[in-house]
Amino acid sequence: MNAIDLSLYLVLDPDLCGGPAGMVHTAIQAAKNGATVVQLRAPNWKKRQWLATAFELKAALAPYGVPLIINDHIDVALAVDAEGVHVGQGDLPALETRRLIGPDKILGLSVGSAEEMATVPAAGVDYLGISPVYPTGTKADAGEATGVALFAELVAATALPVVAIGGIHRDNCSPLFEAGTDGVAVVSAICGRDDPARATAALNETIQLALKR
Ligand code: TZP
Ligand code: MG
Repeated sequence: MNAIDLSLYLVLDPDLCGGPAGMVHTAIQAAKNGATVVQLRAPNWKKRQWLATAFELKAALAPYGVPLIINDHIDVALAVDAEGVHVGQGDLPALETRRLIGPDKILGLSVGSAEEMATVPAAGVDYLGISPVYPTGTKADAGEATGVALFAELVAATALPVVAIGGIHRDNCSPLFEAGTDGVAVVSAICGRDDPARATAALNETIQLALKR
C-alpha cells in the first residue's frame, strides 16, 4: 500500500487553465498553497502533448514534494516516472494497471456506485476517487451525483483512503469530511480562477478546519 495525502487533490483541466503553460502555472500556485496531489487529466490530447506536459509538471512539482498522478496513461506515467496513475471504470482494469506500473507507484481508481464499489480488488489499489459527489459542469459524462448520504455509505463500504470529486468548492466541502472523506479533488475551484494561489489557500483553510473536527 502506497501512502498518499489526499486532502487537497488538484485535477488539471487544459481548457480551464488555458493550455499547458497555464496548467504548469496553476500546479505551482496550488502546490505552494496547500495542494497535496496534482493529477494531469487531458482527455482530448495526443500522447506527445501528454508526455511533454507531464515532464514539465514532474519537474515543477518536485521542489514542493507534491506527487504527480497521470490519468489513464500508464505509459506516460512510466516515461516521466510520475508518482502514480489514476484509472476509471472504462480504462485498463486496476489489477492490470498494477501489474504494469509495479508495486511502488500510487494507483487510484474511480468508483461511482455501490455496484462499482463491489468490484474493487482486495489489494493493489491505493485510494478510491468517488464521483461525482455533487453535480459538475466540468465533466460531461460524469454521471449522476451521489449526494452526501450515498457518498457516506460508499466511504463506509471501503477500508481504502477516499477522495471525493465533482462540484466541490469551499462552501460545500465540509460535509464530505463529516462523511469520512480523506480529501477532496477539485478542477474548477482552482483551474481558471483569476488567482489560483488564493483559491487554493482559501479552500485549504476550510479543509484544514474540517480535518480538525
Ligand atoms: N471526475 C469526476 S467529476 C470530474 C472528474 C474529473 C470533474 C470535477 O470537476 P469540478 O470542476 O471540480 O466539478
Ligand atoms: Mg479515465
